[in-house]
Amino acid sequence: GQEKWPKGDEKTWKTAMRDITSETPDITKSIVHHVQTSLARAPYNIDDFGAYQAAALSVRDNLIVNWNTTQIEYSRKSQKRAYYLSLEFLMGRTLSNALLNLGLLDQYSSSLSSLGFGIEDILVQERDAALGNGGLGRLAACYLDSSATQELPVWGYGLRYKYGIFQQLIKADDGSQLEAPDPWLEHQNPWELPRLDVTYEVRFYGSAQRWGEGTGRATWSGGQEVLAIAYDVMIPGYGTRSTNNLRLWESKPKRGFDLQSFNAGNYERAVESSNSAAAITSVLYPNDHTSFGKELRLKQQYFWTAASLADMLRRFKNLEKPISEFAEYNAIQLNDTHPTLAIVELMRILVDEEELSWDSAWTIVTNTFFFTNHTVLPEALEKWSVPLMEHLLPRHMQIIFDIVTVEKRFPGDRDRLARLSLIEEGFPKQVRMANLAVVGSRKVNGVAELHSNLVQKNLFPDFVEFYGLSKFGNVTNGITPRRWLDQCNPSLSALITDTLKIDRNVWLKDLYKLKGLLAHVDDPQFQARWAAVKHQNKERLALFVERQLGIKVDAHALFDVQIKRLHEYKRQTLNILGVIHRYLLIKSLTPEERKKVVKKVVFFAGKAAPGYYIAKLTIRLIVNVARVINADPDTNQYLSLFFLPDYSVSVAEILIPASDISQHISTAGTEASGTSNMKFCLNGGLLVGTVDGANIEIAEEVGDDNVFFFGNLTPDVEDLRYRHTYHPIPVEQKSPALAHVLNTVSSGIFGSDGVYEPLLNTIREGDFYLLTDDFDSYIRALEMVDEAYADRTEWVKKSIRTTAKMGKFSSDRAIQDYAQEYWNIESVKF
Ligand code: Z16
Repeated sequence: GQEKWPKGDEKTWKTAMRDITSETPDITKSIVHHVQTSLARAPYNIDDFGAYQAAALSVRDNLIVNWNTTQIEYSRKSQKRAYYLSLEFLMGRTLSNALLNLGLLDQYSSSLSSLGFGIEDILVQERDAALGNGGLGRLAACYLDSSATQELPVWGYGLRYKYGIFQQLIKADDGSQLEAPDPWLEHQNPWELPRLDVTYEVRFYGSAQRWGEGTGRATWSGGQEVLAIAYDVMIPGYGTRSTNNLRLWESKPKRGFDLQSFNAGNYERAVESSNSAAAITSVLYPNDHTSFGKELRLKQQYFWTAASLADMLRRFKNLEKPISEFAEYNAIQLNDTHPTLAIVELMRILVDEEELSWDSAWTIVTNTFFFTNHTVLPEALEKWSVPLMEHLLPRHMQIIFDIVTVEKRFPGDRDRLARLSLIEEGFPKQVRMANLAVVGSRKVNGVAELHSNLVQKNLFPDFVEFYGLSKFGNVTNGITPRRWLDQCNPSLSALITDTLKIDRNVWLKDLYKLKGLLAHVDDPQFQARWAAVKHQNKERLALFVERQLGIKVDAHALFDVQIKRLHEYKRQTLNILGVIHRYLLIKSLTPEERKKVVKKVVFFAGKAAPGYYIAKLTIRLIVNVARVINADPDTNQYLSLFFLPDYSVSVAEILIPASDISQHISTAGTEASGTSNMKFCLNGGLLVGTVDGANIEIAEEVGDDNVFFFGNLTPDVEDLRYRHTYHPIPVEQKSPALAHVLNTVSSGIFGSDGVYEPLLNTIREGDFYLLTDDFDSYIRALEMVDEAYADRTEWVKKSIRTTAKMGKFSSDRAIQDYAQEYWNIESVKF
């Protein structure tokens, strides 16, 4: 490749600076300028990280100008805006994305190179912004990209956690997961603008006094006030100057310390209050599908929704429109139930502070909010204890009780009324946030067709009956093709541009254009180029693995990838048991027979919630199976296995373009949508999957001959589970193959002392996620993969056809759906 100067080479820099003339590109000057001023460093003392910082600060200057222009334009036009409230934004790296969106990648690349740095080395210096757990947080990030690209006036609102998702370490001795903090703000963050002047006071605790007989009004006073400070993250659109805003709140004590306690000589107490305020935005909760009911999490939710609403109200008041028109100028999308308190907070503001009547306030509220549900798993549905709510947010609890009276209009039987209720009876009573979100929103949507049907039929059937079907809809998720094709797979992007003979700018903004590739499916030359790109990406992954784990990987083997949060419903266990099955099978063959086996490399990556015992045990099993299999000279040229530690957006960007097959094998009806399935297919990888979530719609688009489906269907799951409980059949009888695998694990070849028994017992007893029911058909699907992969030309055609038909899954389409069918907002062009 390209010649590289030694890092921080004095001569290179001095030459570069001595040579600064009117001919020197502005970008080079700007980078040098930031080294000398912002970083206060001598140019010959700069390493890759310093060069990254200087380049980032220089790009930031461009973003700020565009950001300001856009925001001024939004104010000038006074159009309706939409706000995306999400506790998670899983942004990943920004520099490469900003350079792509600004169209400055080549220029920065050559400027950096003239200063002695390679762009590839510089881009990887950046730490991921990982303020999210998984799909839900990454979806929010894709939606911001698409909103800016389509010049839609959309802001995100979230929290500026000091610590993002934990860093995952794999213990060398037993292969188990360890968690370390992620202090991502250790170095100055060039992508945010601290807005120390944009602050709001947020109250907690205290008491609520009703007044104004029959108006529903009250005054909330006392308690503790915490300061919210705004940090703005600039979100550039692709191929437009439009640059949107993601506003993240940081908590701070209102006073550094409590002066009264300080004067009374109680220093401890004085500092205590300041600690508890700062703690609110300290850490992202690392649980993806469980609601923990921790007071600090409720504090996060209220702190964030209160600050965000106050900010929206202030902006709305600048328009000088009557408050009754609030919903004509503002749409608020609730990303899951996490921001549901916003519904109650807006009621509080309108009734108590704006002194509107209850009914007018409720009309505004129920025209403003939209609610997206992301899961039907019961353990994920948020509930907050009434005593905790009364203690922390006494006025909001009153309002919720007042909203409850609305239900009384429903003339159903008592049982149905109870199910509809916002308050769950019990000790203690609990507020059902999902029900509150449905009642307070204009529309409710799921994230894929199947999921949205389940939301209507299983989650909220009584609300469907009460409000009618028109309140319920579907918006199938999407992904941004900028990050998930052009950035992570530049060779494929270039090949596509070259083949379609249309500008990259065009197809990256209208992904349906990919179907133009179909005209070339049968062209052997194109097929060869397509295959070469995939191979090159597999080599890139192989190099990454070798650097990470010190093991060589055969890039000619079939690459099979499952990367996602560890969860029983996602069934990584099914995958690893399948790997063991394959290992035992190859082991039983003669050396001659083995030569016919399709060579395969299996990759896993993903984090387990720190308190999720079974998920952590699954990681441990995968790591230890890998150690045995990779060390077995009989089999290791045919099958190898890797668990890549510390999965992140940036690691996904390397894995996804390199996959031949990826696995999306949740128990039918449990994965709301999935979004990595879309990313793999967009990059020409094929799916092995269950008939679940967005897999179904992907198959509808790409053709079901290009997807390897297996397993039981959603309508049969309930009955199968019933039978597991009341008419259990031993595994030996149901699937002898699976029984053999389970016994092999029990026998201790991957670790003795029965460490894996609790995991194996989830399958032997109860088997809630139906591994025993799906195992044989799963193995058959993998055999079909082997057969298909043997005919490489046919395989490449499947790969091309898949990419070609992924247009629907651009997040641009998803955001258009929201903008038109839900928010009713229009682009702001300038
Ligand atoms: C999450 O990532 C999702 C759901 C949820 O309740 C909580 C978290 Cl942190 C995921 C869904 O599991 C996935 O199917 C979906 O594609 C994604 O949200 C985005 O909608």
